[in-house]
Amino acid sequence: MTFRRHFISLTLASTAAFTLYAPLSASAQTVLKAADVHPPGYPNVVAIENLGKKLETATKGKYKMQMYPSSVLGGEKEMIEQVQVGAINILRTSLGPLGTVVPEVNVFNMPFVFRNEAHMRAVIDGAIGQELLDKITASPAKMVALGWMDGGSRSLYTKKPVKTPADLKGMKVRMMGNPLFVDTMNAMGGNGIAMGYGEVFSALQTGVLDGAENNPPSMFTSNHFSAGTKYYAQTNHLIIPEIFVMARPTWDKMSKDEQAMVLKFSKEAQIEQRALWDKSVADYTVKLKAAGVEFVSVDQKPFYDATAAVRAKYGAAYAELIKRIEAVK
Ligand code: GTR
Repeated sequence: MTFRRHFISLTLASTAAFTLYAPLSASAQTVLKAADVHPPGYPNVVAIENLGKKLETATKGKYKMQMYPSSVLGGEKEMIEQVQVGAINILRTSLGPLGTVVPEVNVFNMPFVFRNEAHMRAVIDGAIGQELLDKITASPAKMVALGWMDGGSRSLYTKKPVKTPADLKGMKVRMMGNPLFVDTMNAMGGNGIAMGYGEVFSALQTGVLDGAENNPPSMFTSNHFSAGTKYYAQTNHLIIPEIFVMARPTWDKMSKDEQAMVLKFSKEAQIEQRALWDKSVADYTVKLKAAGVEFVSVDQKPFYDATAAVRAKYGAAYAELIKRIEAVK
């Protein structure tokens, strides 16, 4: 063995001893990178940050969370890839783009699969919700599903008013990156265009898009309302729960006790986000109206009927599960 190799192994041995026996120092601290497309202050971001603070206190500073909000680490598609390789440790994402990685979750991504938000909540809070989290964790996607978040209902916002599927004819409407959503918009009468959330604002401004769809907090905080989409047609066509996950390598490095803490704080984050969510939907609805957005109530039935083929196509493999979802009161 050369002197250099001796030196390296001695150095490694002493570093290991230091890490094991020395009191916690800044260098022994693990910084968990958390990421979200939403800005600071958004309910989902706040709930994850609070999870991080609790974990830091409970582990006496062994773990510390650093939040990367506002898509600074990319769109959800890119962030899902990063969490799969452990470059992001905790990701909050819509279930929408996750459906391309874990196809089973597409059942929750189908148009009008939930009767209303209360139905969606009853499903995610119950046995089916836990089963789906477990499916994600057990899938080859290399992530551990920690909990659900609320994404309310997604409705259409367009530059010209829409009341019926016929009004959508010729309109290019941004959908999340998952073929299911492009099929959904095409079935609803428009032209679905898959695009990352961060690109929508300029695409609306330049006329590449005639509209998009989302919940009121996202429509406001993304500024999409100020790019000409003045009409918000309450189709409520997608009620997609959101999720937060931990990278599998990060999880595997934690002790059983630490994992139990993460799960406990995750449950609390889910509850906290829901309360913040309800308040934020109410607040941003007021803000959107004040900014001149017209909330248009529409008959959902023609949109429901128009999307039957999408539910048939994506739901075929999950008929039993869909029956169980429908049976949830
Ligand atoms: C929001 C959701 C995000 C993202 C975004 C989008 O409602 O919270 O996770 O999916 O919509 O449309 O891309």
